[in-house]
Amino acid sequence: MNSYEFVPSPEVAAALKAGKPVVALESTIISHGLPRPSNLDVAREVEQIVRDHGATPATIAILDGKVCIGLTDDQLVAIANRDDIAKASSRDLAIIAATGKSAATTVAATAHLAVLAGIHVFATGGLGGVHRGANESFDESADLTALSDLDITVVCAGVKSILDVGATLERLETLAIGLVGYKTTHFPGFYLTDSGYTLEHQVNTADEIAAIIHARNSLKTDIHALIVANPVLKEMDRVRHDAILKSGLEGAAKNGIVGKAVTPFLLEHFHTASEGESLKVNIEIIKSNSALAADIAVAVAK
Ligand code: PSU
Ligand code: MN
Repeated sequence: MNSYEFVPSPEVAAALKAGKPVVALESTIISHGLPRPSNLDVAREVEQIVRDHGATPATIAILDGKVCIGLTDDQLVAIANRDDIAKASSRDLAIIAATGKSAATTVAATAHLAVLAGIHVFATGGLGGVHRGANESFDESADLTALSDLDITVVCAGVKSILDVGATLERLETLAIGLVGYKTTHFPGFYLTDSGYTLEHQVNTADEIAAIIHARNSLKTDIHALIVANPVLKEMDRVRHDAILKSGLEGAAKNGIVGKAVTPFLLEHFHTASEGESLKVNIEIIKSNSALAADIAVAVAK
């Protein structure tokens, strides 16, 4: 017998059954990426943005062992406010589910469950990637390898500027993960509009992205993910950004922060040290990516 349940919310189940556009949303950003209480406001707002753009939001998480594809408002509150919400990557999913625990899902874990549920468009903030100093620490997000194995289109604002962007781009290439810039050929750096790296491909509309998704299907390159890099319009002050990044990396090293704690530590450091500037940018990013993801899901379903 299954020791866990896999449950789409009524809203998501109905949309999937009717072949209507659905957008997956991750929950780690809510539980571990944004501070309370704005995390709950953002989670609700982002779901509404997806609906306003004609798609159904499916925020994904595990609550008390139940694998939730789409959350009720009570469940969103739980993910935002409960203190017992772990951070689950793909490898943790079965462990959390079978032991009846609760976890927010990373990009890797969210994408995995989304595809399992039949959802192929996903909005997040910034992808995980290769961390600076990874040649010694081996710290590379499981987001990369997970996306190499999944038929999903992920809208993000590039990779977090806390990472080694060049190394991450090389890994994306090796892993055959598709990459296009939305209205740009500059690869964005999450808080920054331009990471300094150039993209090979630019797309300008959701319809163009939908055409690429259909072509991926026919050419069978949809076994790997497609990343749509959507740059934030108003970036963080760069001098401030670089100074905060430096102090954050030093702080992480000094405090012995390792493993999946690194990213939440650095994000929180950013939000505190920038007195909310990075938080504002972060929220803008998630909203804009969710709107674009919904437009893509709608265009694909046409
Ligand atoms: N983007 C954000 N905030 C976040 C994350 C991404 O704007 O909190 C999360 C995502 O869930 C991503 C994870 O999958 O950080 C990467 O963590 P790690 O580097 O430990 O793999
Ligand atoms: Mn890591």
